[in-house]
Amino acid sequence: MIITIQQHILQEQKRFPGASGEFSWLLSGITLATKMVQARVRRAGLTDILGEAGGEANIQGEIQQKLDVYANEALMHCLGARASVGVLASEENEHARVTAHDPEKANYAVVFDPLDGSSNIDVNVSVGTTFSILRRPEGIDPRDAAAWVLQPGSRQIAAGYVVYGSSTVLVYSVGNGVHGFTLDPAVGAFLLSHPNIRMPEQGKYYSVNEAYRDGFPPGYGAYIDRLRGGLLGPRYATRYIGSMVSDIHRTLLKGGVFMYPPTQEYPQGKLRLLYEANPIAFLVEQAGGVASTGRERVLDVLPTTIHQRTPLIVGGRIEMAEFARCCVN
Ligand code: AFP
Repeated sequence: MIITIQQHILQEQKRFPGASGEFSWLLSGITLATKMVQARVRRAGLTDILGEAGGEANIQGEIQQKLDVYANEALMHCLGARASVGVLASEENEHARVTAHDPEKANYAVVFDPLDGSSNIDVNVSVGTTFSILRRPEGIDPRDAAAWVLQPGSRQIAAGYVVYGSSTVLVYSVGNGVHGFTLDPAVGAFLLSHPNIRMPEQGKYYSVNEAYRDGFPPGYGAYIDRLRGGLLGPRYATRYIGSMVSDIHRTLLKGGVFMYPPTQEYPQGKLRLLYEANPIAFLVEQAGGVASTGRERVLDVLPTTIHQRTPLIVGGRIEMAEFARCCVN
């Protein structure tokens, strides 16, 4: 049976008696925006839009716009028009923004990275969008945008990503398992292709930028050597795309471990807590895997700033148990 994402969201909604449908309407804003983004990504090599944002006019006389700026505008526009959305925070904007006319009546904040891995676009490597949805916390001033989003990841009510790869795949969870949908470009609908994704307990790949190995904290080098040396069973091979959503998508489906540890250049890690690590950790846990900062569960971190960085290590139960023995102190 063919199930579209809209049908799936409506089915999920039935689990919550009395649900008004506003949350489903919010999610439809994300699917609309990401369809707009994927259409642009698919034409990136053709339309000469890879110039700098706000840069020169192209041959048609239009102002060139970088794809990550376009993706940001698409999400801001599609979500900003939903009355249930009070606050939007994006990797592309310095501050979280109150978008609702009447924030007292809005219930949700959406935090997103509109186009992660965008430095890969001009060499035709997959990129992605990540998003995290939070409910407005009790007792805050609804006009204080930061207060909406500075919540630990364990409070996310939904999260997901879209990978613009050999096909466009949207993976999301509302806390009831993880489900993947592939865009059928002929009809413009996301169709259920990966119901109930479960992460394998053990895979055969580790995914890390090993060029930074000398700067990793103690234990990481030995952990990698154990994976490579077959101490967990298989001798692990490396896969590292350098586009987080793509590396995570493979890890979620095929198993293994993905790491972006602290490095010399990024002692706090490179990835962003609110819109990269948190949605990924939510999905990974929902799929039966483990997500750590190297010190604690990602979803337990209480953020203090919107763009704060964190180390991120995610993997199957077996890889993460060994990681805890080698690296967590
Ligand atoms: P860009 O958006 O600048 O391409 O960065 C991508 C990213 O944030 C993430 O998607 C990758 O996992 C990570 O950086 C790769 O970083 P390294 O090049 O340092 O390995």
